[in-house]
Amino acid sequence: MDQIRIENLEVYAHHGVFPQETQKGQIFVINAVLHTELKKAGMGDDLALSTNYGEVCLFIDDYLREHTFLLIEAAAEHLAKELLLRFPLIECLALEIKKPHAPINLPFSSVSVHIERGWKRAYLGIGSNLGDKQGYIQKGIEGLKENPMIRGVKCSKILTTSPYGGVEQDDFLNAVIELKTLLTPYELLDFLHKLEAEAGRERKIHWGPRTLDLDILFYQDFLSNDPTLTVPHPDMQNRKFVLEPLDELCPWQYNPVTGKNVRQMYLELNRSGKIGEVQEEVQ
Ligand code: A4P
Ligand code: MG
Repeated sequence: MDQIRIENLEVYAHHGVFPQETQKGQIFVINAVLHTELKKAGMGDDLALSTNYGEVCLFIDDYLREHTFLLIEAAAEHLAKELLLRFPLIECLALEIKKPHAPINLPFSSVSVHIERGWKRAYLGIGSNLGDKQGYIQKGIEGLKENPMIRGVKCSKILTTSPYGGVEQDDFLNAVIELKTLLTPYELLDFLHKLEAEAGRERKIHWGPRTLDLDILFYQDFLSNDPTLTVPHPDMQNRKFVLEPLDELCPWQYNPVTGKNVRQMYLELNRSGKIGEVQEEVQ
């Protein structure tokens, strides 16, 4: 992706573990690489279509002068997050904070931290088969939209589906949600559990009835085999109520575990005529 680069921006600020650092302050040197599409601004010769690097520099200067952190790790983490929230065209960034005058009684030119952060695309399965199913799904979607660390929330059509997994229970409403997030996979999972709890979700029967179920199907290219968070979702290839709405939003999405993309898994499951039946679209 295209980049805007800021090199060796000097900021006088007060970060450090030692009292003299927070009292007297020192120079910090910032390098930032902002990943963003530049073609439209380039073709249109229009600053409104780009990110103003002057504003970014002033923002970095203000932020680092107005806040005090013990660690440059913390300064970098918070600054990266605030930059990504404040400048919407930046998809991801690399940020380096150097401390050329760190209190080290040895010859050195600088110490620094370097981090890379950005918006990650994730796909969630959402389902309900208890009470006001549509209401719970809508509230879940609103909860996602209200979180500033989540943006670009898009929902597939909502389907009525027969229960899958052998537990006798009411039909489900199911859909898939696409979003971008600054949350890590585990932070996203915690947030989904919070939304489920707000919907009064009780965990009595495994695979049993629920007011709201939110599962992470894909999170960018993240792969995990941890029982607390298995991604991609390990049973998606057997679930038509997952693959049909996924196919609507991202047929090309590749699942490295099955070695197939969503369209391939969906066609294969349709051919097998097996399980996870979809009945109809909810109007
Ligand atoms: N967990 C691991 N990986 C993930 C992930 N990728 N996303 C852990 C979310 N959670 C994940 O989930 C149990 C544990 O799985 C969590 O603590 C989490 O850390 P849960 O939501 O507490 O329980 P559950 O939903 O009963 O279990 P599970 O295995 O998540 O079931 P599923 O996959 O949600 O399936 N039939 C139809 N038609 N439609 C449905 O939506 N859903 C299920 C439940 C059964 N039959 C269905 C439907
Ligand atoms: Mg679940």
